[in-house]
Amino acid sequence: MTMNNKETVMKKITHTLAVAGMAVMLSVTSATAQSAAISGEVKKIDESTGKITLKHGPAKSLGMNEPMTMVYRVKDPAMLTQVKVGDIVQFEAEEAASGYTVTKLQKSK
Ligand SMILES: [Cu+2]
Repeated sequence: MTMNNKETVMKKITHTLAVAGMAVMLSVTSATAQSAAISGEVKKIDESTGKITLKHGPAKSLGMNEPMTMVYRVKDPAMLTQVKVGDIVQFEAEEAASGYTVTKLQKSK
């Protein structure tokens, strides 16, 4: 009787710890995914079409394993007014149906 109760308590504690561990792992994973900033250089800005050409290094989060220069759409056209050609920037992008889209863009300090 006493043994059984102890076992039940132990199982509950183990289960609680396992769940807590999972929660921590999940939050770490999502934090990593969100902070996948890529370094790049602004090569061209086209405000009329809402596009920016960025030269950047490998971006594993986007499946780009080689450095490259490519055209991105921007999520918000206002992003294009915050940088200029030649600026070194940090950006985040996602693959959308319309093409690769920059979701965050900021000039490197
Ligand atoms: Cu690219």
